[in-house]
Amino acid sequence: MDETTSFFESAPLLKDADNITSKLTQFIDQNSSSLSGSSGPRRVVCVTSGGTTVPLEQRCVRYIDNFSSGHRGATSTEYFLKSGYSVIFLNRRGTCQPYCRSLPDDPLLECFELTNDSCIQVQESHSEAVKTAIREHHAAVSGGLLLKLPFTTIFEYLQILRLIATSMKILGANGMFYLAAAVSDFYVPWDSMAVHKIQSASGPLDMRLAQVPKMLSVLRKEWAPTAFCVSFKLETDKEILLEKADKALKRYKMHAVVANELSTRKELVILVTDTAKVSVYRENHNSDVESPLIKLLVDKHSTFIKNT
Ligand code: PAZ
Repeated sequence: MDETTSFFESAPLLKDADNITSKLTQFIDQNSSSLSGSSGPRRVVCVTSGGTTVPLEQRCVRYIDNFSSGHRGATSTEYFLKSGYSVIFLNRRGTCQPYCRSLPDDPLLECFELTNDSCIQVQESHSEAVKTAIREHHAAVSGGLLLKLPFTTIFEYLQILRLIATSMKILGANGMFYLAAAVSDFYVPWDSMAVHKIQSASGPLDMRLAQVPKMLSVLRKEWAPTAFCVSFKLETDKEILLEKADKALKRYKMHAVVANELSTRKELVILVTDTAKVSVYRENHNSDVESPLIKLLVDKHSTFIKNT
């Protein structure tokens, strides 16, 4: 049994799998039969966002996590929607959501206030931001253009990604994957994981983590062989960033890899393809690097569709 099969066979059953599948089927059916303006069938992108956790116990008290805030995925989702795409937003629960970027950290408590007659109203200072967020989010969801699917663990993430990819197969070249989530490289296989909370009485903890199978290869070869695939490469050492991005491009046969460095990721990304490496900067402090990045990717996707 290869390592991908054994990952899925030993993973805990995905709760809600039937419900997710039926939401996906409905979303893809609706979008594959609708047209996007003058440019032919509607394109659908799966944007992954935020980091996966690695549980250390089956009845999980402790887990390994990572830094990802979900800002890249949420912002990119807004720009894809603006460009006429429909978006499946596979996001880590509790991370940044589309259209919520200009709201304070705790919108419920910071944007609203009680009036004298105990009614709730939006504070004047936040009223424009709240109205815009509600209006645009509602338009995208109720228009059938945005489907949000949450995950927490590496097991949920990969199982849902596989469901999305296989449902998107019928879209052919009109489908895109934009894999911005920070996915764990190591995990504890479910069948070798402690069931109950690990006890500290027996001293220091030695733990061996298995390598998460390289799912980008499986996505390209089996799950979504006709879709346009963009993956991300994050490093903290800029000396190795481009070399690693290039390797990922070739090894996983991606159509593009977005390379970024942890400390400058909101200002600069480098789009690596087999013909060029293009530095993409945000225009100024108030703009998003995702705006020019998504523009470039939409153009590349158009060329890909034309040539397919
Ligand atoms: O989620 P965020 O906005 O804080 O960060 C975005 C990012 C750095 C996670 C993303 O751009 C990225 O590089 N994702 C892939 C990470 C990786 O190499 O596993």
